[in-house]
Amino acid sequence: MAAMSELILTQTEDHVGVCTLNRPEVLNALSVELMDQLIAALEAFDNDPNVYVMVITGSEKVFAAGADIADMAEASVVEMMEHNYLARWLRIKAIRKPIIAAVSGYALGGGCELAMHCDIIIASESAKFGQPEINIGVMPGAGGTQRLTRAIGKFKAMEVILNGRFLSAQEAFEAGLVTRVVAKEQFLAEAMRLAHQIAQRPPIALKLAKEAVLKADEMSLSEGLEYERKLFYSLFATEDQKEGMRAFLEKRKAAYKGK
Ligand code: DAK
Repeated sequence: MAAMSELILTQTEDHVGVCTLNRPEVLNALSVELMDQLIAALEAFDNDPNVYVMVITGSEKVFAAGADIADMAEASVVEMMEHNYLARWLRIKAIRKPIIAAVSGYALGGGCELAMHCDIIIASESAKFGQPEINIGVMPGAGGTQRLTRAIGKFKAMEVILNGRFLSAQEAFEAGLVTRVVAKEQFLAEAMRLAHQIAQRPPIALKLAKEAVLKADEMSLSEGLEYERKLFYSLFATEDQKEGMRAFLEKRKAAYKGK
């Protein structure tokens, strides 16, 4: 089933919901309208019991070249605060189902930060990641200083953020920002292949596993281990836990229901 809105194209394929950024004339710059459509699409997939995994992608040429500079150029600090951009990003952070970013071409500024809000990043060999806000008089504002530093470490992140240098797909992979690099023609197919594989897993366990991994950035090790254990125990209240373990013992494929 395919539906089309102006700036985000959405499609559902089996249990995978796909959002395609569609503002090619400005390299998918993340305007307020585009962000609102993206968030609406992601939240709709998050609430759709038929969707287990999501993919966010752009085109072969560009994932997203950042927030829309034209929206911000003349803004006052009051306007920036009143727009409450951060609240939009918190809604993306709050999506519970796994999200795969399929990145080709530029993923810059807010585009890189959007990819880093996802849980897995599949990059085409032409992908370029960067936080070039320093070149336009500012700095990252949607988590770049925190998430990039956690992903690739202080000393690599500092160069990217302080000097606005782009990382190639290969560099990003070697630094730990990217899950896998594939040929340009393959990046979306590979992301979809992985999404379909993950969508075979029990949907509630997927959500809780994502939640637990994300806590690793926010909690101490002992708090995180405690949190993980509670989520682990809670899965024994699901039908899918019984089905998964029985299917293993009966040497058959599990039929998960998301219950
Ligand atoms: N915004 C608006 N328009 C953009 C754009 C952007 N980010 N990036 C590209 N465009 C437009 C260009 O102006 C051009 O438009 P026309 O001239 O055709 O009208 C068209 O897209 C094609 O771009 P170029 O002609 O520049 O294409 P090139 O291939 O020569 O260069 C490039 C590609 C990606 C290297 C270049 O376009 C570029 O440097 N773009 C800007 C990259 C950038 O600085 N990105 C960071 C933006 S700041 C926050 C949340 C988020 C953020 C901040 C706060 N809060 C929650 C508080 C995020 C901030 C940012 O991302």
